[in-house]
Amino acid sequence: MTGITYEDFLDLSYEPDVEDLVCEFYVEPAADMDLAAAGSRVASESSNGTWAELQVEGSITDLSATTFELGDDGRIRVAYPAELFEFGNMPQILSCIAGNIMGMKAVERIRLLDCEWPEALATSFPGPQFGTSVREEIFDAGDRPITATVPKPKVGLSTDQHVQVGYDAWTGGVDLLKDDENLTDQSFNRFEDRLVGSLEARDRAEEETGEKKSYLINVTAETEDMLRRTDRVAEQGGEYVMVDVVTVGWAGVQTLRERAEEHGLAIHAHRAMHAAFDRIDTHGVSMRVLAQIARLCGVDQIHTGTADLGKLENEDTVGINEWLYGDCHGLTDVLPTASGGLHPGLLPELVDRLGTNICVQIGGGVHGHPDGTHAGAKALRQAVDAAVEGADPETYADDHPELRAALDQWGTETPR
Ligand code: CAP
Ligand code: MG
Repeated sequence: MTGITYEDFLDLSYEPDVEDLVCEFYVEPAADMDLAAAGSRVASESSNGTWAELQVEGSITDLSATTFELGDDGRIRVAYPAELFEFGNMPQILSCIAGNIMGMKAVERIRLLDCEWPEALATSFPGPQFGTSVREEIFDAGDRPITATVPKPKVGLSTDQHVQVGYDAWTGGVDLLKDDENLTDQSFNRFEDRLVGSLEARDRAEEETGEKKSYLINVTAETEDMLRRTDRVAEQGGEYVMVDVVTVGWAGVQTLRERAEEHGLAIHAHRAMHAAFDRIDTHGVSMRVLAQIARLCGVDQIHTGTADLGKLENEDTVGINEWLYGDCHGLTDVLPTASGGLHPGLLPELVDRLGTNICVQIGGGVHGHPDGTHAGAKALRQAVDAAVEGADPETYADDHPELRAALDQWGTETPR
């Protein structure tokens, strides 16, 4: 038997094994503690230790995590042995690396900043089915961003009104109609009617424009309901489902991913509630880690912010997008979605900062257009085309009245 204490979880000479999951944390130790002491407690409480000395069989320490790096800036790195985890079970992994440690008195603040996912653990998850290839495979968009719009007001429209807004936006040049994160199956706009009505309007819009159109319908609900709704989307000829990944929870996302693959449906991830985890940059779980988890669990598109151009606080949109595009042991990439307070006047700067391999969602900036949704959609498409051509939007607007009206109304200002 071996006695293990907090101190056994700190080893600055430890070299992580290739199969270890390495996590980087920012830690503010409690007043009466230094970073080493706090670091040992982070590794212990997030693997298999506790506050009291335990007498254990030697092999049990094989499951113990190790804090092996202490940075001057409060950053620490912790290595977790693969055996600690149930492969393919994201809730179990998070209960380790983002569980009780978030509430320990030994730290004033603790934030899970980043994870280095080892191959065996990462590939125990399916990853996305399509990722950025949706731009080509579904929309034939060439080198332009795909566009989406959420009918506004976000909830309260009847199904008929919702469908009409979709038709007007699609025929104005938008690729995707998108439900808002809090629109599901409320009495004023039932899921089933909205699904059938919107896809019928999509077909008419495709007919009229000759372009491929699609619909991000929100299936967020209790898991069985969510699966039933997903089946209905497939039966009705949809290509996508949308889900609020944080509020549904990663178990729900994993279950949805399996069903989506059975139907060949792409998954659009909304991140409502993410800011409860990532807004305070000294505590919680970073959006970078949430995006990593979403990729492993298999979403094809996810909101990652507007590189600070829009109405919402963003955490490192460019860095997160790079990770979503980058290699992760062969897992498919993810298409980042820029959304939140955008309007046509912000497109040139947005494309400058984020490139064109993105989805751009604009709600208020389309439906708030002085001439309504159809004109707003045309202005968005014109702004995208101008940005891709590298044309000056003001000059481009001379021949495009819808864009002209949008620029006159909103200029290039960030709304607040
Ligand atoms: C945007 C939006 C999106 C946010 C989500 C909204 O509407 O529909 O939910 O962009 O934030 O409800 O605010 P507008 P994020 O286009 O009218 O602003 O993309 O940062 O996750
Ligand atoms: Mg929304």
